[in-house]
Amino acid sequence: MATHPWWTAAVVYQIYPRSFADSDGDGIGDVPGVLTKLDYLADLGVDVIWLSPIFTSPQDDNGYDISDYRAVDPVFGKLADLDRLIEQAHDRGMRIILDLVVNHTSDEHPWFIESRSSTDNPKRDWYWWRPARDGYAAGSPGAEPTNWASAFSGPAWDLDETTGEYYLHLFSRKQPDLNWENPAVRQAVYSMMRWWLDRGADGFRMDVINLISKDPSLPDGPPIGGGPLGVAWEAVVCGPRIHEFLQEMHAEVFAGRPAPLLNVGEMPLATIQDAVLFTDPARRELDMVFQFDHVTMGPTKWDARPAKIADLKASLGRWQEGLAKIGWNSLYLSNHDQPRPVSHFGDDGRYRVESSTALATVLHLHRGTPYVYQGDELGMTNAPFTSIDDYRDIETLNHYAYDVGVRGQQPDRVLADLRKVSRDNARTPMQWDSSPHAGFSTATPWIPVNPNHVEINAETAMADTGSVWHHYRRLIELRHTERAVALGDFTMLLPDHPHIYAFTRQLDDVTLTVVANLSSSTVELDLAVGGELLLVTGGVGTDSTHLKPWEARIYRRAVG
Ligand code: TEU
Repeated sequence: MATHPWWTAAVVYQIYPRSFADSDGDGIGDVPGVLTKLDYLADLGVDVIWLSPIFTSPQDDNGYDISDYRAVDPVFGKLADLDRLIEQAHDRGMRIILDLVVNHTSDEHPWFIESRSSTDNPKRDWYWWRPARDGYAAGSPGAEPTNWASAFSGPAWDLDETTGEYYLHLFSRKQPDLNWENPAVRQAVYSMMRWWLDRGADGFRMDVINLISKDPSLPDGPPIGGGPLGVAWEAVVCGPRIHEFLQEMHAEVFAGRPAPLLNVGEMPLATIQDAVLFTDPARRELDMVFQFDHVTMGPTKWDARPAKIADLKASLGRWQEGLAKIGWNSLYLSNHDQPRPVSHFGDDGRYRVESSTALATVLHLHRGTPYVYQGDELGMTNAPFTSIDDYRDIETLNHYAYDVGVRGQQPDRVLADLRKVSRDNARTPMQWDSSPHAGFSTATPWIPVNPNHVEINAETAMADTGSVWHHYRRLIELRHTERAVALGDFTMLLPDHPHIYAFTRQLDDVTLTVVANLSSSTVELDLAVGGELLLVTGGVGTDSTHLKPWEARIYRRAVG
């Protein structure tokens, strides 16, 4: 029997430490806080913990702006705390992957401080520096070397007064992009990665890793809305050397490592064809990628259309087919950048529990490695914020300032958009119990707690066998016990049905059939189903002709 990598049967749990558990009463989650919840995660059954960045950082982008890759930021604890977390996770049979943010550093990283100090500094070429565009005086409108827009509003270039040149930042101005064309940059990153693996880390989630190779000619992009700024993505997504860089990284960092690792690359705008190349084991690049097709909400995230199940089904179905023979899918509906799944794809009102469990059933029964984002196992919902003062995320705050301050949009209209798509929807404190700060902290948290924590919290959920939490636990257990969940071939059924998401997973003589009504109305089920009913949500699973609102069923049939 062919051996398959361990992570084909694994489930990953993402922790956003700032919002997970606060141990020292400063209102901010930390690594010792995570340590107190390892048994909670072991009870849930997860195999891997992905820890969002805990490294030294000015926190401009909540830690995705790193100023020391080999130190833990004091707000999150000490290096010894992380060592202990890795050790105690391993003691429970769990693995820890760290968040590798190497497309850019913080502008407070010593590398950038040196690089910006003079045009002839040895580290000048560690970042992207360019003079003003020909014919323009530095600092004048349009003088930026390209017309690229930053992902966090405004131009992607900032003028540095010291040397009169511009530096590139695809994200905030405090996140200058590293120049991966420079082999010294690559070697410094590889050395840091080896250092973390030597300390016991089990791999990495690689932040926007498909942006590290850029078109070196730095061409302008298509203008956005007729304005002065243009789209950078065509020049920076999956650039000409991306596969070379990832194969070099694999050879220099991962090859020959005794312990099995997990490496997942976050890849905005990556296509199925890209993902086949990135995750083909023979190419020794990555194990899987986070693609964005199914969570892309419209032309821009701010023109969010209501999520349609038909779109979700079509997108996930394309990726199942595209990676069926070579490569591997990650499976996710949310993370620290996305709205809560039950609010975005489900019904976070009357059918909150039913829709949370139905969506989880569909996702976890796909072929790929599922990722659970903290709080989704409780059916946590988007934040009901009504003031911009409740928001913390730089992307959100910059967007609000631009839409209201520059475009003149009505604040209430922009706030309505934020309640749908802001990244802070996923960053409200983890809801552990019904106490004033949800058991997250003894102090007022850095971001307001969702008031519905009184009803939606881990303590209540774990005591209720019909809760979202117990359903996630059963789904994770099923992946560990039923080989067809991890390895079965995927076949979509009823592809055109607007509400029913149905498919089979076939491995040897076992066929699993999943049928789910992803709507808040009862629908007719025009599909012959049968066999052992393994799991059911939102209904009793006995009506052979109809599915109740958000009723999902998993059937198992073994021939022979
Ligand atoms: O996100 C990359 C990315 O594509 C995001 O800009 C995402 O598309 C957007 O936030 C959706 O609204 C990664 C990290 O996950 C994110 O938290 C960081 O802000 C970003 O990179 C820069 O490091």
